[in-house]
Amino acid sequence: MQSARPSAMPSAPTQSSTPASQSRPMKTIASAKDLAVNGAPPMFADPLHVGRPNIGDPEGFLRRASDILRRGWLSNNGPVAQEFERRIAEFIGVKHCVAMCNGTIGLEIATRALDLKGEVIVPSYTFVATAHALQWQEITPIFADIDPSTQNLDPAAVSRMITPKTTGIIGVHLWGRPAPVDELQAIARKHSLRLMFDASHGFGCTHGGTPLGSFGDCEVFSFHATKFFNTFEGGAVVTNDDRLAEKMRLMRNFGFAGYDNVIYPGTNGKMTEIAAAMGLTNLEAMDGFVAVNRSHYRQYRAAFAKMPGLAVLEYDEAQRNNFQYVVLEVAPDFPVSRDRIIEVLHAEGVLARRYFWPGCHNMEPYRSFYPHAGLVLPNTKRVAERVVVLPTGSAMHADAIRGITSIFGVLASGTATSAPASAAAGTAAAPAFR
Ligand code: T4K
Repeated sequence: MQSARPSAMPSAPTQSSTPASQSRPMKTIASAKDLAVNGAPPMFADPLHVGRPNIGDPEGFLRRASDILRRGWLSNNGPVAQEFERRIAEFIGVKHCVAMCNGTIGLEIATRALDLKGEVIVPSYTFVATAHALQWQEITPIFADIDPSTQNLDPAAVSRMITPKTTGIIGVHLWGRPAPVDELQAIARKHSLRLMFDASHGFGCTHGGTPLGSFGDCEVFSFHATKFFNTFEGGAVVTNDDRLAEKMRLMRNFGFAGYDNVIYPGTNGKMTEIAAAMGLTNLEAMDGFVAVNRSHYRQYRAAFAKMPGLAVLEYDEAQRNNFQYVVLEVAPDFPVSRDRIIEVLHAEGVLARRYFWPGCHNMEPYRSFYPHAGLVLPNTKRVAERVVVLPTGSAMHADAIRGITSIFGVLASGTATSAPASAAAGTAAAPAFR
């Protein structure tokens, strides 16, 4: 299925919330004594975040916003939300887009509309919302291990976790790289399970030339502020199933099937008009966002290719990618531990993250419910201990990336800093830069 492209495609995004001068490196690092953890000033005056929002043409957004105010129609399936749904469905090449107030509500509504109950198989190596959306409805998330080479669900591990109580599988397209779609479809078919995807990271990406959003019974996007494509807060469930789409529209709006006619115990999952306006604006700027992300990704990759023990997770460039995450894997024999790297970076004002450490199974309530889950998740543990997610997006530029990779150059030399990671590596220095 080939996707239709949004009609207007201006070039690069115009916005950077951190003024470029402040996100330029303020020092060069030649040796360990130049590191902030060793007493030198930080490299960046203002912290660099992994999730700075990409924002399209501000004037275009403000025009849409003032139309909304003039119209006096702010929510409840307004004209902008309807246009947004049409444009998203057209972009993905699916029959239905049901816009939501966020991705988590999208997951909850989709799982409910699919009648999932009992046990549902999910990866533990994902943002905790994937598991919470099930637990919130008293469906048991069963964590299956990942393939360490893809960081996505391992189909063999999924098969091993199926029991008579299993009703479905939620694959996650982690980092925008497709889950093993074909294998999961075969497993779901064989065991008569429902299959859906958490495509929160996958907007604008393809698998075998087909846009993510087209697979399984339905797929769920997040359009949160930190996502490559955002609607402030927002999400959508996309599907080719007419009945499912209708059911989700009902659930999204308290179960109203017309004035005064409630036919289902629904919730409130509606997308506001202002969120949809942001979405339409960003859709027009999306090619620019991708171009910037691609350039940053390639720059990081080229720099880390020269540093043994560090590798940037690769995107298949034969497919369409959004390149929204730069995911660095730190090998166990790299001279500095992953958690110490995070401390060093935070001290420099680089707020790299350890997504999705320590895995959902190590978070509550799952840790208490299933204290032994880790026994069947060795690859989840291994990968979660190695990953560092680095800043990218339209607020970043090449000089800042050169500065960041130069920090790693010193760490790779093995002369940097052997000071122990602070006791609370789990919260590594983050509050100081918030
Ligand atoms: N499934 C998956 C696989 C997901 O990744 C997510 C969300 C979901 C489901 C649920 O979708 P939503 O219900 O959120 O639509 C962030 C996001 O809040 C979350 O949406 C996202 N995944 C997750 C991967 O990242 P945190 O806890 O890292 O957020 P926070 O506040 O630390 O922000 C991240 C970085 O972005 C910081 O460095 C600050 C910066 N930032 C953040 C915001 C909100 C900005 O620069 N501007 C902003 O407006 O979860």
